[in-house]
Amino acid sequence: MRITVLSGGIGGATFVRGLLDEVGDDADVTVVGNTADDIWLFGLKVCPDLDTLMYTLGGGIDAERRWGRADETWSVKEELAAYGAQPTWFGLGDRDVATHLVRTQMLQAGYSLTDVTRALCVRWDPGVTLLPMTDHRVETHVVVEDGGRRSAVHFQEYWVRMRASVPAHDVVMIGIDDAEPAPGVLEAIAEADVVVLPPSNPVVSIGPVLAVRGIADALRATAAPVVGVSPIIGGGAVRGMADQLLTGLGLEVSASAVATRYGARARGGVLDGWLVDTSDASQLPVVAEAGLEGRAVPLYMSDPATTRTLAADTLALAREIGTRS
Ligand code: FO1
Repeated sequence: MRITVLSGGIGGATFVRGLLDEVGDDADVTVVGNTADDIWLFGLKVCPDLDTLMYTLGGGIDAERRWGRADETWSVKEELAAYGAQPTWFGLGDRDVATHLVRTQMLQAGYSLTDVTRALCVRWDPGVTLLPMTDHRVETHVVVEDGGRRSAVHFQEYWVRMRASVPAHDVVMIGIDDAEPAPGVLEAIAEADVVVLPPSNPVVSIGPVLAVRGIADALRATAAPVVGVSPIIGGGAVRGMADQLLTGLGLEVSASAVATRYGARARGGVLDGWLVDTSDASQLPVVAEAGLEGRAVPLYMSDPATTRTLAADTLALAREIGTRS
């Protein structure tokens, strides 16, 4: 069985970990990772979502932070701060810096981000084919208002320095118009038996992937059922900070609103099915009205067992949809 997952960072990586536990060797999993969070810092190319996926699935992730490396030290960060080098709000760990050095060296030697990601995964062996959504540079910037003045800040500054503490008035993906899908991405969607949109942020994680030319169309055209998992439980984002991104853009912070935003394939959207948490079962009629096959199951990925069950529930819904069409 071939499964293709379009993923952001932490939520998507956690879901894929459970998916691999569930399918074992019975499936080939391809993960198309968001690269619009990427940032150039101190001359290094940092790819947070690709690295979170690679470290989480490869066993190197820091379990408490859920980004960056376990057993990390911060000498480079401290030395940079001692020089007064800006920014100081983004934590580059010493072990993590090696990843960015290898990536930057390969990019400057002319390799593509796809080549770089493949090379880094030789060491980490994540158990999936990890593809960037595009090899082109795309960066999400968030338009915020500060004292009546609007300005655009890099997503990482909004997320890490500002802790998403102010509403986002707009989200702009710099470079998205020139971005082509990375090699293998469209094929991974077209040839999949199941496509999954895991509980990643619909605006800044899955949104950029769907905005790459050809990817949303590939979802609409694939013979595979496309099933999404709500990143919202109750009235809030599971990891807290995404709410400001959604409300700032006029999006209701609810499981059904996110489903409606993705839309049903039968109506020009990208989804067939949508999983909401049991606590949001009352929203299933709205999900059905949007033309989607909805199910209410436990969504909170509190440990490997519940995450594996969520993955199983996702595949079960895909199978039900697949046999129907
Ligand atoms: N998140 C933070 O909240 N603080 C940080 O200092 C930070 C550094 C960092 C470095 C490398 C990396 O791959 C991720 C990092 N993150 C940090 C997480 C990152 O901002 C988010 O994981 C994604 O960009 C959002 O999905």
